[in-house]
Amino acid sequence: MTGDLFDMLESPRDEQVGPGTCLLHGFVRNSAAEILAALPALLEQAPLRRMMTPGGQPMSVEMSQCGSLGWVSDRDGYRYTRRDPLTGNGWPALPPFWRELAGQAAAAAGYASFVPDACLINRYAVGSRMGLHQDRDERDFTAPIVSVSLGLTAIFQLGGAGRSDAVQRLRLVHGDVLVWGGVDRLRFHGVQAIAPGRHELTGEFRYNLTFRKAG
Ligand code: MD6
Ligand code: FE
Repeated sequence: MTGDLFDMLESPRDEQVGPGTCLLHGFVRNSAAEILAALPALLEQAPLRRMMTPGGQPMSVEMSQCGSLGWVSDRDGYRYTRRDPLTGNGWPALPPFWRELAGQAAAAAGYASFVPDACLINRYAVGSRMGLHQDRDERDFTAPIVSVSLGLTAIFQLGGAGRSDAVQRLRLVHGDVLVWGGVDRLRFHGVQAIAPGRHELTGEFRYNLTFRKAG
């Protein structure tokens, strides 16, 4: 599991990157294979797809969801739904083991009793990116967001409260967990185009899981 002596020697310490934001280096590195092993069954029920932005452009990243609520984007805007618009079925259940890890990461970052009801699954191919945005479709901004990075490395842009504020760049590698909330909860952020590479567990992809309390 996490936080053993080997981990401590291998990885830098937890890094407070903002007043409400903590980068837990390698927090799920030793659980990564197990996390990834749960993916195929989830993606069979709710396939990855490129959603449309409200402006009508396909997003660069392929997405799916699990949990009682799933985030969708289409011509009508952004929102959480109980059903997958692609299949008409409810979203697959959040694996209990994923939920526990998310709660442990939140606690390690100082957010006690985090119980997510939604998990966005993002898959980035080489060259995929995510533009600067705020996460503001959740009902309750007092809960943090727990973001797990797997596979290829990303350069994460952490901006400020305004879209044109300066951005800080964070390198997110396989097994890193970024937890943010509190006064940082509405900061703009994005992901730069993924650089070419290959990871032994994910091939030419990066996966990002973001756990939220949406409802
Ligand atoms: C990503 N993450 O890392 C995209 N949002 O692929 C996000 O958009 C994000 O990592 C809110 C909180 C943490 C995140
Ligand atoms: Fe986001």
